Amino acid sequence: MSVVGIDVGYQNCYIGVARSGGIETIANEYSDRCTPACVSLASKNRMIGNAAKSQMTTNFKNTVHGFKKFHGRAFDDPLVQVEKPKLPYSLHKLPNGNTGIKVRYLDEDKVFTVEQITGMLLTKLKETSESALKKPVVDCVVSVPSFFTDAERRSVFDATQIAGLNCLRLINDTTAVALAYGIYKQDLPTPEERPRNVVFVDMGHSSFQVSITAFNKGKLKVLATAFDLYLGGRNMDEALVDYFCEEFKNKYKINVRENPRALLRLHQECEKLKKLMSANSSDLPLNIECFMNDIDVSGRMNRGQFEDMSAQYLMRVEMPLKAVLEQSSIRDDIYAVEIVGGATRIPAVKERIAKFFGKDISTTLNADEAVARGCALQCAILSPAFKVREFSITDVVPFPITLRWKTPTEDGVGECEVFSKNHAAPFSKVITFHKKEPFDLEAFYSCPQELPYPDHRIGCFSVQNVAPQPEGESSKVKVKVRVNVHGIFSVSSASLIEKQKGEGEDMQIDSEPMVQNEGRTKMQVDQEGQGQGDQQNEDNSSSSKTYKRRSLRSKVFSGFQIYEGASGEKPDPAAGGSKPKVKVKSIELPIMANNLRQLDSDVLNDFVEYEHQMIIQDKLVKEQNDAKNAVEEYVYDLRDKLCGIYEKYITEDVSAAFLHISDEPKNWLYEDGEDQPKQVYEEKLDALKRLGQPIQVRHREHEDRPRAFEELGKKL
Ligand code: ATP
Ligand code: K
Ligand code: MG
Repeated sequence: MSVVGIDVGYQNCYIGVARSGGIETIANEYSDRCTPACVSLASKNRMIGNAAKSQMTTNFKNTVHGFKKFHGRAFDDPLVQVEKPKLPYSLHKLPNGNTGIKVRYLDEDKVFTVEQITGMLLTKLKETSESALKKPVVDCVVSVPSFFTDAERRSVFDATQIAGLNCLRLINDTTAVALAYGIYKQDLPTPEERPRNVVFVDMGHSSFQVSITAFNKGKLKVLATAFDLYLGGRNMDEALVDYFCEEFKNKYKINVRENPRALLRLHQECEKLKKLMSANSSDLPLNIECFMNDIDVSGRMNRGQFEDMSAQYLMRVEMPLKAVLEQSSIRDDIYAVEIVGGATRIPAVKERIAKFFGKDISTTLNADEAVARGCALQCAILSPAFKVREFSITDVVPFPITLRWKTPTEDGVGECEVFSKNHAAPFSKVITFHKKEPFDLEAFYSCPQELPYPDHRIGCFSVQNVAPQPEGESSKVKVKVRVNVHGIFSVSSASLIEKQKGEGEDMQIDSEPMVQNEGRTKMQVDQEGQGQGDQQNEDNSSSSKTYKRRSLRSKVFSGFQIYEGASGEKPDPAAGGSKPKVKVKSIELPIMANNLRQLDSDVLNDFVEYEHQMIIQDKLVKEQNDAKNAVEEYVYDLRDKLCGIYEKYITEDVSAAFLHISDEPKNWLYEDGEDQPKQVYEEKLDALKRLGQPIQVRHREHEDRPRAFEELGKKL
């Protein structure tokens, strides 16, 4: 079984794999560890990654990049509307309101969902992993920004499904980095000692993320996270692009913004210039030949100027740093500030971070690969096939979550915040309702104003088949809510507790802490640290079983370690053996989930199928191209040699005949043979070889003859 971790960046993707020697990042067929998050659609096939990036300026309308932020977003979402005019390709409103991407593919207009586009990218990353590992890759861990909300996470998860991956965890970028930092550290404080607090800062191309994580031997606990959704390297690129657009308007009287291709080229050159300025503070040139209207353009820039023009962005570095500190209530107990992400290489960004914390920043991690390495480590921990050091990871719920339901009281609603901000995650809680009929639970984020997403709804969960007790009383319904390993919220199961005849009223569960709500709906919260895989609770079919409380402390996390149990959790009375076991019958209730922006499962299945077809199509085109290239290569090689080393081995008239024949496929290649099935090229190659091989054989024989004589002479 493979162990793979994938960092899906806004601009750059990296793959980490676990091998017997440890974790390493792998290179693609271009010997590049970085695969651009870019997909290019064409009339016969798709190009993904590096091949797509090279199409960016030529086939710009059909080359999709910068799509990561569209996950789980409506077309009308303000973020999407802000991005839309900046894109060289078109967006399209899908029937369900989601963001679609409109391109020409196979000579047809096609609208892909962002899940499909990321699915394509993941297909490529999967193939790269497979060719490096030389075995099929299915299990993986994929990174997401820590600020991704429920809909965004579900959307990325769907993309992994489309690519045929089994995503064991969507892990937050900064948590992956923390794992890559901590797992090999030999000198972490023991669990009893004061933890070592480390700040992780990741500035990528599109966004800025910060976390504070506490480390003890064998575990990490994220204390808080903060972010700037719109702060990253691309802001700096845009500042440079703005500057040069203005300059070129004055200097050359050209409007770069009118020409998408020129604008893309300017973006690429500005990014290169930005990177150069990180290492060099002197004046640097920017030259682009044949830029627009046959004009060559040039300009200059130095670091000082660059910092001035990006001042508005540099200013924003401090805010998330401040926010994360405030939340974590750690003042100066910071052991280290570790920075990753390409844009933290900008000296001014580094300075701001160092200045804020009043200490030197550490760059002990590989800025580009730390996320992917952390993902691979998490995959190794979760994979039963791989042995790794025990390490427990506790992440946080970034935005508080509230449940709401109808009650028969005056105001008609009951409400309870089930997960507070920075609550440990993954985590499950059991909530008990007293109901006589089916009911709906609406989940939403409690604080819309702090949410980096315009809709605070998560979803509606309908608990079905609820009926009163035979005497007409309310039934006790236990509902399990959780934030799972991907950071996705769900009402994962519900069961109706039927008292068995002869059993008394006093169930143990009644003695548990109770969150009393206004109105008649009694609700109690029973907390559970979550550990088990996802599957166990997903079966909502009606069945009955003997209900027994399980002790949390015996739960095995990731097949390696015992979960410590959540704070506030009570010891299991049944395990104590002092009380008699109470037998109740628990009937599983079906739950209908209706999540915000969720793809229908049959739509998702269609996407899986369609991705499969596109993979086959790409493979066919590749084989066809390879076969065609083989013919081309053979023809050119032979023709060259016919006038050279093979000259002596054919008579002039045969040579003429051959040149004539070999001319034919050459022209044929660019005319009738331009686009033929693989077999046609293979047959052509065979025909050519039948002509060419006798000549080659004669040549070889002649070359070998003197040596054969020599050998013979030696023997004699
Ligand atoms: P995100 O994390 O936002 O999804 P990403 O993971 O794709 O994006 P990274 O690969 O971490 O982003 O960083 C890419 C950014 O870093 C780009 O803006 C790139 O120009 C910038 N960058 C890379 N190297 C340097 C450098 N030496 N100096 C300045 N900027 C750099
Ligand atoms: K990245
Ligand atoms: Mg990143």
